[in-house]
Amino acid sequence: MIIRRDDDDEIHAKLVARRGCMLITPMTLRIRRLGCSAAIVVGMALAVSLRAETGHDLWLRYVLAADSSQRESYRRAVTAIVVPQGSPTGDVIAAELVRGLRGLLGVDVPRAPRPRSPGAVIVGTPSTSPLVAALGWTEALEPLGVEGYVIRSATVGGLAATVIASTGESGALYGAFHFLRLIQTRQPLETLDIAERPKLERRLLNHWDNLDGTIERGYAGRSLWWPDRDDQRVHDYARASASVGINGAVINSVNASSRSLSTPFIKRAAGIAAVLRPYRIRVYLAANFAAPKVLGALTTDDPLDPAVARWWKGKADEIYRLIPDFGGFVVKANSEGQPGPQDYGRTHADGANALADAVAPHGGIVMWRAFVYDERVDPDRVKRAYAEFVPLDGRFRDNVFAQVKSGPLDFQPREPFHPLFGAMPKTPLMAELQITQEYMGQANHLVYLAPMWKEFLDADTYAKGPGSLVSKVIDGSLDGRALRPVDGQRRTGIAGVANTGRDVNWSGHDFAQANWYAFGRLAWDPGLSAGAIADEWIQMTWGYAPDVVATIRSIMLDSREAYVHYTMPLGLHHVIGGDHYAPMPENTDPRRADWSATYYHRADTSGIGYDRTRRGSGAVDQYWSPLREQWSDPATTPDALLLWFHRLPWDYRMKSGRTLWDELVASYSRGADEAKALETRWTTLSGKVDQARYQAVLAKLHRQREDAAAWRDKCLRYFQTFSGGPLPMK
Ligand code: GCW
Repeated sequence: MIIRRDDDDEIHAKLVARRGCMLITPMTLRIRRLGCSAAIVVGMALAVSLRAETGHDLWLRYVLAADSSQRESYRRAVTAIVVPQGSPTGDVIAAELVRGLRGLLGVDVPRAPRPRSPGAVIVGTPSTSPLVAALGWTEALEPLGVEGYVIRSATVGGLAATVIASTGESGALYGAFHFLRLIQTRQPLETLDIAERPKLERRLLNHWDNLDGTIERGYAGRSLWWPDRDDQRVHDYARASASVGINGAVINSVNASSRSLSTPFIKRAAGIAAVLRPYRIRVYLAANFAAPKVLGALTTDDPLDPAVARWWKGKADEIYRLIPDFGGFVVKANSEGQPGPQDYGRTHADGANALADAVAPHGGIVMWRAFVYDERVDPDRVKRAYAEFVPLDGRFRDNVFAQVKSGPLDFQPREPFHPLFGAMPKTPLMAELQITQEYMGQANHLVYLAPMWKEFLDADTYAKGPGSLVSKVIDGSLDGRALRPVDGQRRTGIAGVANTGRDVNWSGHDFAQANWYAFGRLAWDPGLSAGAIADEWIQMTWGYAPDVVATIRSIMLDSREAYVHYTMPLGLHHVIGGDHYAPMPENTDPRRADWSATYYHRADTSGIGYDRTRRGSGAVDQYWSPLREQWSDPATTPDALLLWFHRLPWDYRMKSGRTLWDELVASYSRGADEAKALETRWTTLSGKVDQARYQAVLAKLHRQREDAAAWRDKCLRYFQTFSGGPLPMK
């Protein structure tokens, strides 16, 4: 019998009154068998500390259903777990269901070979489970693919049951997590008829983890797996990621060390892959383009040199011997000092294809990043990737993705979508989002990123007329790219730069967990709304009281716009220091103009902003009509992107009737006020959520409020030296 963090005294007392108690702490989830009397004592002693949550359990806290009639109805609906024995994925499904149901229902639901009474939860595929096969659901299951599933209330052998079925074990796993989520979000289980399939095929986390354990742009402690790993932690990472459908992890930084492809590191990668495999998460590696020279002692890395091609093939063969389900390579080439094919006068396509040919026989892919901004290509940094990549459309092998950041600059709090979306119809584009909050307050500011990602996914590129959404470019439907004969799928994908580390709460800020969660949910279905995702996450992570949910929801949904207001009003971008945290509008980086705030805001006494119309850099012409026309005219450009596309005088009259200067003042001030309001709203939750996390979040919100005021004050003082306008503060 299990006693877990449990607000329900009645159940708690019943459990303690039985013999052979076990005690499970949410922090370690290590189960200790205790004599019953010892359990009571220890249970009492721990009662207080157990309430103090660490955030370690993420959205998989599995809190007991407090309403007794609801709890009883769940218990009637779930009396046994029937998952076929003998497969690692089957075992993790069963373990998760046992664990989840123990928490949610307060009882141990047994795993059984077949249903004996009403209420069995039967999970499997037609080939692993004779029970599922006998249902004859093949026609319904096949179109859902191996990752899709149905969850249905059914009658099996004359007994009421819930069936979670898929043609693949991955689908069974995702279906099991979905089923748990139904209870976690307190949904009824009586008449289920759910069918799901992911909209995108590759749903990846990109870990910018260095082999020494540090993480580039990581704000939550050291790497989960380099240079060594804690298997329990990696299991928990895999549980959380699989629960939202993530099916791949690039386990080293795109600023890749060649060593990551050396035999000892491949062996370590194989160890990580072994832990992740039952959760259906494949390992991918970031490759350094100079690896043939560095590791293979070749005299060149020229991708058209046969010796180089042979080296990559040999390396791929070696990797697949150790990691048979290896996903492939991501490559950052000729970008920010990384080596690449252009060092040999070759194109990005030549480079990508050399690696693609090496992994193709094994079913691997190459994700070739389009984060390139060679100064010689164009004076305007945001134009360079398009200029280099569009001419290569159609020249990449079938198993190559171009991996493109959401915006053309670099994960700013608001950017127009990257113009490559909609401009490379023959190439699958893998969207790269950033979950870690490099430019978004790092682990100190509460910024829920789903609204920003939705803005990107729902943006209309107009590539094929109205309705040509970025999400349709990514899911391949816009360009009607061929379906693969093997599985009738298109090559599609999305990657998120991860925010996980060894901090107890994984992400540094308790609310940064929501961004990991939301990324996975949107990767599964870009059509979900930011609010619906927030609601799920809040209930699973914080609680169910309507005022708690409503307050946290409003904080989350307002947070991104607040952050934009105090850091990049009216599209004024990159006014941040080299640490990518604090305001530094005066920054003129001696190393590169395009790392400087002054390069972007261009403020002087005549005005402010970057002219990207035809009078200026002409970046607007990288977008399809009617966007290029709309964004060429300040009157038809949304205020939110005004200074991204235009350079305007300080007395420019805004749609609001205010001058540009007054509007800037209003936005910075509003942002600072909104940050303050986030803190104030949070304080209404005192005593309504657990104290430890309440305090931790409060401290961060306090800092956010101070930082927001500092952004306002520093930026306005600086820009006022050019505008000469009035300041709101003393
Ligand atoms: O956002 C910038 C970051 C770099 C990063 C680079 C990239 C991994 O500041 O830290 O390097 O982008 O995406 O390659």
